[in-house]
Amino acid sequence: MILIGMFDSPFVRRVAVSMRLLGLDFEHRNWSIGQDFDLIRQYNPLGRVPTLVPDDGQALFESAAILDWLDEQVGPARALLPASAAERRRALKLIATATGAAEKAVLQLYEHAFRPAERRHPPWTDRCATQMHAGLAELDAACVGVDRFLVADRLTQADITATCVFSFASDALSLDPAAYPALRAHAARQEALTAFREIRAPFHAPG
Ligand SMILES: N[C@@H](CCC(=O)N[C@@H](CS)C(=O)NCC(=O)O)C(=O)O
Repeated sequence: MILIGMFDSPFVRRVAVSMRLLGLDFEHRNWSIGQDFDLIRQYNPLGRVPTLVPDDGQALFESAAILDWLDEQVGPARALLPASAAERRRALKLIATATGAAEKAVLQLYEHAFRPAERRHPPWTDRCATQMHAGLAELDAACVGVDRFLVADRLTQADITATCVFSFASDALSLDPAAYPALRAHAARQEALTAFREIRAPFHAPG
């Protein structure tokens, strides 16, 4: 299998960390959405990452769709998204909060990467920042009192995605180090795990 995209993307990283945790090997194509746009488009018409190319060549994109397929490959007992109704619903809500915050972080970065300074519109980036911070605050509240995992008594996709998103936002947008203490502590526990330590890259501004 081939995984396309750089590990400084929270969407790519959550897929790569999940694959590592599930013991699924992949070849990594460290392609940039800016410089390698045409290469990526050979596998994904949208030119976006992550893109996963399984051995049958049928490329998958959208990290949620990729993660769903990976869970299906390993079966319900090892799947990273809980199967049971209450746990699944809570995990999905936390994941949506985290990926929503990541999207709003990415939009702020793209305003600088892809738009000339004279065409930028601060009210738009301010709105994105407000939305990103609201998502991070919600995750922080969910982490208060959590001494190991967010959902169930094992590592789930909620922990993986919250960690990848928080670390990305911290690196790329220089968050206040005192902000979101419970989320920060929760992410630090995951970042100490081998899969997270091995799959991490410093942020590079796209373009
Ligand atoms: N909803 C998508 C978001 C992925 C995403 O935003 N990827 C960014 C890199 S972090 C990308 O491909 N950007 C290039 C573009 O959107 O043109 C997912 O979950 O896979």
